[in-house]
Amino acid sequence: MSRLIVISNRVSPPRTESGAGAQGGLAVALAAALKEYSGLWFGWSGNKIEEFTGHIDMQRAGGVTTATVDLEEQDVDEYYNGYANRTLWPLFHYRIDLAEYDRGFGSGYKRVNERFADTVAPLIDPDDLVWVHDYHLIPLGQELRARGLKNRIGFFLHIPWPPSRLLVSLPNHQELVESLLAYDVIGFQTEEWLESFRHYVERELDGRVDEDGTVHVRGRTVHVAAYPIGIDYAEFSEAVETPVAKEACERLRGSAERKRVVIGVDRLDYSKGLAERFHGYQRFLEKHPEQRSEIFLLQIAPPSRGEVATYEEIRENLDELSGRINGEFAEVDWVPIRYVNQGYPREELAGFYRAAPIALITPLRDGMNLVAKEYVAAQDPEDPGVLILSRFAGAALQLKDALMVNPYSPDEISDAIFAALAMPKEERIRRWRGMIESVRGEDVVAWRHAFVSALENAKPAVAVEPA
Ligand code: ADQ
Repeated sequence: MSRLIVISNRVSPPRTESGAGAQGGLAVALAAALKEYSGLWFGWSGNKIEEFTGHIDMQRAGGVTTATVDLEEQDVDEYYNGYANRTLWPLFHYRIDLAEYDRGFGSGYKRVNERFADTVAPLIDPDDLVWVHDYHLIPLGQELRARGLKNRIGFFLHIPWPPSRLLVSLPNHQELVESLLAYDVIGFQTEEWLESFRHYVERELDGRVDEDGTVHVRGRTVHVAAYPIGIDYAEFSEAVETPVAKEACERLRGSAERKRVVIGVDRLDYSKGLAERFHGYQRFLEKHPEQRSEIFLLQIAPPSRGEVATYEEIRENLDELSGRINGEFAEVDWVPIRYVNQGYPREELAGFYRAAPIALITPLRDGMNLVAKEYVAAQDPEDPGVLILSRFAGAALQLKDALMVNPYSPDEISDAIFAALAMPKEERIRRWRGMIESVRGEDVVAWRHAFVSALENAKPAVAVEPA
């Protein structure tokens, strides 16, 4: 049987054999795939060094073999903080106002992809399956082909694919997209992102995409499809039953003193719509003063990408906004927003979800959004909470029974909170049943199987000559 080689920017194998650590479902699911295929997980160690050496640190952790390399400071600045997080991330989340185009970022991105290819290529055997992840590594497939690899190589994009009209604002966009044609399978989270990709292929590359997802561009064929990622349902539904989760649930309920908790959990990122969410919540407080002291918003948002200035700004902005709303509405015995900037172990998080009768998950744009699915999985089937979800999250295409909102509209958010508070139990149960079916059935294991079998079934690639 072929081995599976997973390549992603960062490598995070589960810390224990059972896989039940503080990490997310993605790490657990990839680790399970690597065990099944006795494979290897390659990526950046997270460390910075003076000069790139290509030294590979091989480790065995949680039953998985990992191979990591250190990167130079300049690599990290230009490739990771630069092109990945200051150019592609904002652009692919439709924030062209925040996207920075800097030649140095572009060359750093290319250099690190070449360095990854140089380092990992010798570790790959001819019949291995190779699975590359996310926007940090779009050109990696092409770099591997340039080094003679004829393996089946797949790529999965975890974030949205932007509309062509936005994408063309990226200098050298065509070069970037054409590099994707070196893969055999390209996976997107949803049909919507796939649709935008198809549009680009037809309009900008003069290619064709068949009904069955075969892309034809200048003699090259690639299979494209939507593979919506899910959570590790089995792991998460166990997590919510653990003593740690139960204690976390009781702790939050106890501190809530019969007030109902509205929960939000997000990385601190502008794509998650936190300021807009606070404004929507503020609108609710203004419109429904009689219900003010019946609820509070618990927003858990650990900082991320601290080296990028925009993230510093959004953090300051949210500190100020939450402070202002609390200052304006708080009473001696009630604070409207509990704003917490830290991460929690998964079991505790599961307990918090269970304690909250309402979740407010309102990204402005999100490839999928696993928090929404985790919230659904953590609910008591006899008395489930209500999910308020942004229509712009990839997850909205599956969780159709959520209360759907436009996250830019404070009135819609306010109305949804009002409706959630008043929703009868029968309706909550009916909506939850609709959602749990998808969360359980379309879980991360199903996602991985679908992608890996598409890759196994792909016709072996013809090596493409580098341009
Ligand atoms: P993210 O943008 O990171 O992922 P998301 O899908 O919501 O967004 O996943 C976040 C994960 O981090 C969840 O598992 C959540 O539990 C965890 N998390 C968030 N805040 C936490 C906290 N305070 N403490 C502990 N854990 C916390 C990217 C894309 C998404 C896509 C995923 C997977 O942006 O659209 O769904 O990859 O493909």
